[in-house]
Amino acid sequence: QFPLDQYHTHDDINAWLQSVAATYSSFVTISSLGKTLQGRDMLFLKIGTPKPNKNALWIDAGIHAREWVADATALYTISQLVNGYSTKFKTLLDAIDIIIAPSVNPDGYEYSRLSDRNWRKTRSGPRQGCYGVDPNRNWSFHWGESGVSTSPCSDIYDGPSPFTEKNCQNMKAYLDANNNTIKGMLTLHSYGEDWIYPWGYKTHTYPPDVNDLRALGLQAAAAIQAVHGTKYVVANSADSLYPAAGASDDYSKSIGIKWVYTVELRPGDGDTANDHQYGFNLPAKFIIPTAEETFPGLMVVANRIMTGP
Ligand code: 0X9
Ligand code: ZN
Repeated sequence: QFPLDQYHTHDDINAWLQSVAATYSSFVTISSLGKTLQGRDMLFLKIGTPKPNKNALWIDAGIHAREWVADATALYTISQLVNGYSTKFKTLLDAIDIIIAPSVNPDGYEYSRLSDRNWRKTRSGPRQGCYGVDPNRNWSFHWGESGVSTSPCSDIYDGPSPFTEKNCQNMKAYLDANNNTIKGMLTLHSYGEDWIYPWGYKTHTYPPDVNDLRALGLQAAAAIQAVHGTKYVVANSADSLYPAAGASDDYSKSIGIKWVYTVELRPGDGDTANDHQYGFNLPAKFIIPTAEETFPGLMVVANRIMTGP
């Protein structure tokens, strides 16, 4: 019994991932990216027909602790894929693997659940009396160049040096080891309803294949809009949001992963939708609508990977 329309504890999420892997063991494997600073296991599922040398899509969620709807959307995505494996996703999952790490900052997530709903960072420290590093500022690519604070008490503290955070180290190790097969990297955040592409560290600065990234992003946004009418902005992250260096998306692009996007889920921030007032604190009744519109957007990228380079 694991209701997808509710937010869950870290332990319940991990127990559910184990049960999914056990139930669907012919095409789902469970592994750990590693342990966090506080000893929590960063589990992920690889969903796909077992075959050598398959290309893969990576999806992570929850690198920011308070963005709960991201973790919940990743869990819904797992459920959709395993339930549709032998029917609508057979061709896709015979061709590629989908790797889903649904909660990649569990120390922060539990702190957000139990102590401070608005917590964003990890829980390392204390440094100058404060805890946590922004795990989306702690990656090495152009680390510290923009959109960060060097104060340990800031929400956007980039850490004393790159990759000080155990959860970032664990993700990096897996991405580095598999950057030959991982062709897409989607990192789920909230909020804003944005589908954004690199580079994020500097304005007016783009990877050479920016036109590809933009075109596929527009397809993803169209797929999202078709479900409940939610309109995503498709744009370069530095130009449309703000420059911020040391994020996981830029790092992933820098190691050669082709289809890299940060996805900012509901709510929006500039429209009149009835959920926009909630910010990070999105009530659980919005989980399913958010996840069911996001899912086809994610599948646009999965299908593109299946089609090939
Ligand atoms: O600031 C962030 O880390 C992301 N927005 S959030 O509100 N979820 O914190 C956006 C990151 C975009 N990517 C880069 N700037 N590289
Ligand atoms: Zn975020």
